[in-house]
Amino acid sequence: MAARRLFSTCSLVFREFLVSKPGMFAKVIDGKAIGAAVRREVREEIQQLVSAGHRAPCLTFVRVGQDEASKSYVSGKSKAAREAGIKDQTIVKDEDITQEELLALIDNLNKDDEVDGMLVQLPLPPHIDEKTIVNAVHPSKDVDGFNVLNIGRFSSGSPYLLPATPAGVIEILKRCNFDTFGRHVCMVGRSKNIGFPLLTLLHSDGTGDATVTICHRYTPPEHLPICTKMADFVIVATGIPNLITKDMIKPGAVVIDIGINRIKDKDGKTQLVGDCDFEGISQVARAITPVPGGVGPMTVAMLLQNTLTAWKKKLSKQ
Ligand code: BQF
Repeated sequence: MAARRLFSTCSLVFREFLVSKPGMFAKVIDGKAIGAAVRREVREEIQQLVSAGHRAPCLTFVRVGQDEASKSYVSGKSKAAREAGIKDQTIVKDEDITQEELLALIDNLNKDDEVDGMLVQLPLPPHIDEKTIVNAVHPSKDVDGFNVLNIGRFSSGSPYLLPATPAGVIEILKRCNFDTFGRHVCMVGRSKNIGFPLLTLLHSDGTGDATVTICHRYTPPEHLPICTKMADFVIVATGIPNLITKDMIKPGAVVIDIGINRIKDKDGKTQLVGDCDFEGISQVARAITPVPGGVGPMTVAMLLQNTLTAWKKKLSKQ
């Protein structure tokens, strides 16, 4: 329903997010601009409620160990939170923290009335079971949307706190006016935190209403292009650079690239690329998300929106 309801809004709203580039057939989807719009709306809503006398929302990050990517993700997300008017706190624990100690920390944060949302940055060290940890986060504070109760909610048609990356992709489609109703979507990748929630939302009654084909590591390589070529929307989250090429895309299809791969270019410099051959696909697709600047900024924006949702729910109960 949500996707169709947006058709009534002004057409100028979405054009600014689709950028033409010289020599390219496809429009580039400006995820950074869409994310900025979401973040601005979150900030304005928080400002209004704070002006009305409510205390500011508070988001707590828990980070374990010294993983460089995790450090930079958490610092980026906490900066975005502050800019939106969310109070943030980052708790850093040593690599050798036990699962019991981490569970005790989460339990304290669950009981802390000042904490509206929390997330434990993934991945965790191998001696800690990620499922046990994410399920220990109280569902009402689970702004990552990874708790099994929140997964059950959207899986059974009552979405509450959605995982941020899937929610970000749905938001891109909405704000660019790309309606998946009755269309064919090929989801390449079936991970617990991205592929699965996204394919679920995309076929759900009232959300995506699409026919969804799921391809994954056991899809025979010769079948993958057959599935992708049928699709009006190809959404890729595999972690394999250049998996999807121009010959696999139906002319005029929309391509959403969720991959974030660090590769060394020919000068030995580290470069960020997605799972799609961006240049090639740009010659045939109607629109494509870049990496960086596509889905990534939406993940951050939707985390802030989840924090707003969790905070408002708490305010309404007081
Ligand atoms: C961009 C993430 C894998 C594992 C854990 C902007 C982000 C990334 C890219 C970002 C991600 C990926 C995050 C861009 C958060 C997305 O401009 O393309 C922002 O900060 N992300 C995370 O917190 O944990 C991860 C990917």
